[in-house]
Amino acid sequence: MSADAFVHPDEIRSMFSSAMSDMYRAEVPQYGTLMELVSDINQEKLAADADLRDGLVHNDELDRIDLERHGAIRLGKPEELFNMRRLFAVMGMHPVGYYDLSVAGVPVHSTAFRPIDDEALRRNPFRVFTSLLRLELIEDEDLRTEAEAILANREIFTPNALKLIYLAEKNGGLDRVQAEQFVTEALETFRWHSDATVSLETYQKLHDAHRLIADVVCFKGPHINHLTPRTLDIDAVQRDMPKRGISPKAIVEGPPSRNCPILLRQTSFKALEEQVYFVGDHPKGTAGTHTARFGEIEQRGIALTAEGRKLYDGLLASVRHAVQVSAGGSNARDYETELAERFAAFPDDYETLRVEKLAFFRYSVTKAGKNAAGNVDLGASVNDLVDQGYLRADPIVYEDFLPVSAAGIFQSNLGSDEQKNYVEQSNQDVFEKCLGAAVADELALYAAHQQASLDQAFAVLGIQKNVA
Ligand code: OOG
Ligand code: NI
Repeated sequence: MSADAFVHPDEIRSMFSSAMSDMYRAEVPQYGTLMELVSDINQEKLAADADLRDGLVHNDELDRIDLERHGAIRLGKPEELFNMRRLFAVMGMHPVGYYDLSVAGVPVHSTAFRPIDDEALRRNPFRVFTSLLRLELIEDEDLRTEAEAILANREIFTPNALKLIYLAEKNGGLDRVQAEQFVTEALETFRWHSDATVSLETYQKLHDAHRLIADVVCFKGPHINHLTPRTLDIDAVQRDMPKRGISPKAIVEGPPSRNCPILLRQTSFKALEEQVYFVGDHPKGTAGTHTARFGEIEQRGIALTAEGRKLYDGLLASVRHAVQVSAGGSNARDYETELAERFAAFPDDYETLRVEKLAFFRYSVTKAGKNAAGNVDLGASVNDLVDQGYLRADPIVYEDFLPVSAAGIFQSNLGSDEQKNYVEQSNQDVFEKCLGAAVADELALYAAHQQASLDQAFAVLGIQKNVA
């Protein structure tokens, strides 16, 4: 079959992300309400802020805003992670980054499946934060063996999904009919199932070890636990959520509100206590409840270099050290004040972020630059070229996640400040073995984007250079 007959992976991703959004809206009605709120606020923000709109247009980001969302799933065994990588590869999503959440008291480690190249991100940046349960962190040996046995018995992919993944790998793609079947079959893995696979007693034992363990082990598959739209103004959404009957967690995770947004700001709300049936004497099972699914929103800003990230991590750690926020949010105000004050040390204009190499930028040649092409001083530095008005620099958006924020989101939705002190070390090697591949290094990806934009700009200007 010729490559032309294949549906592009970017298109399969769009089909899948839209099918997932429809399914989640039907399962969790509050998600629909949230989507409307986010869309209203994004429209208002774009109408009020012409610079923001121009920047998004220039970066080809405006069209992707409404499509943009991430989801999260939690897997139970290595083979599930291995096949999940293969499933996402069919839609052009690849593992980026390694996140160790055990340091934050959550017994998982994770990666983000997402598109990598510029063009694919522009078309649809759908991402899925994917965690693998670390059963070795269950202390009770009998319980660990029981959990392993339960997981050994489940198959989270439909036979047809596995067959289509195999075909895509073998043939190099899927045709239209196969792609549509693939989306339908793949969606099954992410669906909510109200029938638990275990008795109430087993559920409770696992739940006592850690709520998250029960969430992963006791069900037929890794139900999608949230789907997060991107807002252009998270403070406005946080403020307006209660007006639409949604109550957010106390604080927004990540950096404070700034003129130049950096990295990622996120907030979430508890969505559902769901009715479930445990395996029992009654034909329908024993009725009970389980809380797993929630809502979240996020605002994305510029990607930081290693140096910028170090500054961010240090400032955030100092804030968290100074103020501990309880799940009830009793001292949320102190936290916000502290956050704003300490982050005053983080430069808040793009020019400084760029010149001090704290963040990544995409360079392009201006009109003046095009006019000057061929006559540009060959010794000029990138900064000179920007100063002369020949190059412009636009922020590269952060496409990844933040472990401290993720831990805060996990915890607020576990319904308590539940934290365990796991002694186990972070273990990227083991994770990558389960995955069957190495995860990409996100910093290297941003650096490569920046460099590629410079190479292209230099070619247009008619100079050869190799400095960032
Ligand atoms: C994932 C939590 C992490 C984020 O946006 O940081 C996450 C989970 O609860 O499974 O989605
Ligand atoms: Ni999330």
